[in-house]
Amino acid sequence: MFVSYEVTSRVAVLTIDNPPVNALGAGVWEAIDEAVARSNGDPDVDAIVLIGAGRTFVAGADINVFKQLRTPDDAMARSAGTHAMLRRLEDSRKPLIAAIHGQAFGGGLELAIACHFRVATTDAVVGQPEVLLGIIPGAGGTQRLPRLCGVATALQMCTDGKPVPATQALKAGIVDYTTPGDLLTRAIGLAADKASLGETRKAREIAISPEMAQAGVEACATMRKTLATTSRGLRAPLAAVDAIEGGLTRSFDDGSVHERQIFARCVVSTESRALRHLFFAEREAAKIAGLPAATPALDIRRAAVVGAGTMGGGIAMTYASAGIPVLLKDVDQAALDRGLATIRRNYESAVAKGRMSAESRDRTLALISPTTSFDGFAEADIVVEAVFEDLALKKETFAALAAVTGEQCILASNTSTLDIDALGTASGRPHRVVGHHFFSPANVMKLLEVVRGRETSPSILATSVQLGKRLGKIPVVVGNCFGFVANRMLAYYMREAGLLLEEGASVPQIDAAVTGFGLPVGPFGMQDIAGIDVGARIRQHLAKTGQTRAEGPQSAVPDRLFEMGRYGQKTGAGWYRYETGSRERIPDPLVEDIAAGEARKRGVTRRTVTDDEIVARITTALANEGARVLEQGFAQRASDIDVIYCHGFGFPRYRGGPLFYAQTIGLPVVLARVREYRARFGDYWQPAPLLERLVAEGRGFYDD
Ligand code: T1G
Repeated sequence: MFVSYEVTSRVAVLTIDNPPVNALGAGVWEAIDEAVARSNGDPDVDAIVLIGAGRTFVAGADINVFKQLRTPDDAMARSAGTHAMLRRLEDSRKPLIAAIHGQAFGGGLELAIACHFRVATTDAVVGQPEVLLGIIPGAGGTQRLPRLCGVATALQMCTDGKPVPATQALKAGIVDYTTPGDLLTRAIGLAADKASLGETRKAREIAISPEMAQAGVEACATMRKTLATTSRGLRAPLAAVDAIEGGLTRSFDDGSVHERQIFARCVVSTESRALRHLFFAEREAAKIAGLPAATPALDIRRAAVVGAGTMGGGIAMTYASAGIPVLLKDVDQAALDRGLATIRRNYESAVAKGRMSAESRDRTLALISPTTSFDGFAEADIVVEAVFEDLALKKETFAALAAVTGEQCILASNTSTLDIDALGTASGRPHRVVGHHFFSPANVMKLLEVVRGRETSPSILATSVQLGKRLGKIPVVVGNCFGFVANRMLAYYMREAGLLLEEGASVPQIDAAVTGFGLPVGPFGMQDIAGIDVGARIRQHLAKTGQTRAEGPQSAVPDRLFEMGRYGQKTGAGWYRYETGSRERIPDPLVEDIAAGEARKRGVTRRTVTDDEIVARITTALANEGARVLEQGFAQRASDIDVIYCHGFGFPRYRGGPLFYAQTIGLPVVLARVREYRARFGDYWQPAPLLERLVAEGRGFYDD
């Protein structure tokens, strides 16, 4: 039963109960409708309270339902019922109070604003996060919300999708009352008061004056300008503006139809399918296949980080920002001072940007204890090693850590490529060793690759995932192969970028094609940030054993740049040149000359390369290698790879990730491209057996 019915002091209490978040799925809307109708017909009832069971009011419509909507007509048919039901609620003869705790998101807020009055706990939040799913509010939110809180606030909420604290929503007129105490008691009291006054209120009847409409239209124009630079290729925010604007010059009913039409177009779009895919993929990523949900996770109260360089410093910040005291060790005081100076600078800039208060900066900084010794490591629950990317040095470090830490301490490595099992062996306690691969800058990037070693124990894995969330990261468990998932696939991306450069494309052209596709930075701009030396040293390490990071020819241009000391931003030149103190990328013809030279050495005839070919080669390389990673079991599921690329490299969310994108253009197309490239460039373009099998069976990456 989705809605329970109980009468207290002549107030009907309707409790929505659809765990875990009371999503408005099939039968839930209808159950609410029936319960309100029953209340209005109940002679023992003077007023009605709608409340959510469990941890929240209502987190929105059930997102799973949207999968069934294949055409805009399907969506129009479905939303007609919802709008009619909300109108019936609003027409309730008896005062109808929404009692909000936890979240009132999406359809949950639209349900609440169709009620006559709203009371919320002071720690509740409301919001219209639909744009984060590539849709717009589709249950009257773009029509009722502006009437309650004004156009500007409604525009902000419906275009950024961010939660709004109840205290702020109170000021904005979205909720009418807040309570720090017992919500239900407060709501019943309010309902009885309204009944005694015979007071109801319909948001849809709040008039929009010509002045308000005029100001609203101007606010929409301003928002469109803002979105032109901030929406990063997302279409839904602009669609939300259209729906709100449409309601300013139409009647409520016509504005609602207009909203439904826009919603219907959005919900069947690839953008929305991609963003909904990622919504569930991010939640699925936290589940470890084969590990019982009840696997005990250890309590992490104290941490330590070895290596105060760029990554080590960022990791220490991440722990401190999560409130966990952390030791930060480096070999000598000078290195430590450099690391601490960077940390302080980062916190200063956060304070300057208003992202944290000076008090919180000081409190957080106080949690970081710099040291050049292992004193205090015996009390640490986890140590994260972030020293230079050199296997011998890391093995040495793990052996040393095993001697200075407690038996229960977790030994994690921030290596981005090296063998976790080798570090496990070096420590003598492989069951407590795991990879925690952060992405640069570690205090900003959300992705955490949790690398499972052959003997990493279940509770260390469970702890790593739980800790990852606590650190504000998206933890994804991956297998132990060279480069794990993120960097292993990246090697193919970079291979193609280098070869395309030698074939005739230019550095700025390739980067522009990739950013045009939706990534925040192209391959060469990214390498200039991360450092050309990092990749060069990994190649040198591999070359010792005759290996390369990806099959096939590799452009030698990055090695030439490395030999010239052009490491990127940090040396003022790399793939681009940089003026002192500036991060602006200045194309450098010298690099093009080097590429032409290397092409000649490899006997490559240079030609005109189109942007489409650049995007096709790079995305095909990612998808093909992703399929190989999946079939070899280094990723638990295809959607994990999408989560890794969207959070690790900024792969555009509205494309769903490299495998989702491949599926969008069609796996047969991707396979045909691999085969075409094999014929044109060489056998190193081997189709992944999984890709061939899925195409042969007409299946996709996400089919069970
Ligand atoms: N539909 C279906 N499942 C949902 C869901 C939803 N709206 N929200 C959460 N879940 C599942 C989730 O997949 C997970 O499942 C479990 O609930 C717990 O979620 C008509 C069209 C509310 C802040 O976008 O933001 O309304 O993994 O792990 O961290 O205009 O969930 O356990 O199997 O995220 O505590 C708009 C989406 C919908 C809000 C709680 N609403 N949800 O976070 O738990 S569109 C949203 C959230 C709409 C109307 C439109 C968060 C949360 P499982 P969780 P959490």
